[in-house]
Amino acid sequence: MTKPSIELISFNLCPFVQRSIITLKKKGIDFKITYIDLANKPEWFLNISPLGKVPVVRYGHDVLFESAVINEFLDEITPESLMPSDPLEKAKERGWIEYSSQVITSQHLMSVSDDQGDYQQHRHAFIERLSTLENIITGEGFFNGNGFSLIDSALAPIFTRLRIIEDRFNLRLLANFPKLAALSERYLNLDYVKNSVVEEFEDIYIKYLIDKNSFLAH
Ligand SMILES: N[C@@H](CCC(=O)N[C@@H](CS)C(=O)NCC(=O)O)C(=O)O
Repeated sequence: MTKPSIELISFNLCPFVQRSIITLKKKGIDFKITYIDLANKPEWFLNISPLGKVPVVRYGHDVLFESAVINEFLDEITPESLMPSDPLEKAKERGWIEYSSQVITSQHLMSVSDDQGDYQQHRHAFIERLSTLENIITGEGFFNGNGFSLIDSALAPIFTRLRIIEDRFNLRLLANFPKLAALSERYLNLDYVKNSVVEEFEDIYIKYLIDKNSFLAH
């Protein structure tokens, strides 16, 4: 029986889409990518996406949504699982994947805030969340202290954006977090993380922040 085809419906700046691309590339899965404009969602997309959000995966005739669910599915249909097999460890990992979604949200709110007060408030929330991560990681290997797993797919997009923000706006948001700084370095050196965004990502991201009149970018 031929395997169903995989199509990832995408938006070029979305960190949640990036999570799925990391997993697809890490696991060597063939897929097609279709970009849509979220400011002008096509009718066919609204018909298949219950929440109107990307990522969505078309798996043959089936449709999957929610990045954490998509990633677990992709992991389960391919060998060499990126999730712990022990139910307790797996539950813990799912908790941190959910947590990382909140970190992504804090980072987004900080980056697009268009006044100083909002920026300071969201920056504080973002730093607090990073601090929680700093306190639970070991400083060895990836998030779990050893090999790359789905929590790493979920977290790495934060560091792709953080590196750009730090470099372009001369910030040192990881200055007090040596273990996270080392983890970021490890992520950003991986081919499947480097290649999980479009080639011109940095310019598109900066333009997006400027167009949003972001305090950070001005
Ligand atoms: N919980 C979702 C979040 C996905 C999400 O927020 N996607 C954003 C783009 S990064 C989106 O599609 N937003 C469109 C909208 O809200 O209208 C997931 O993990 O997949």
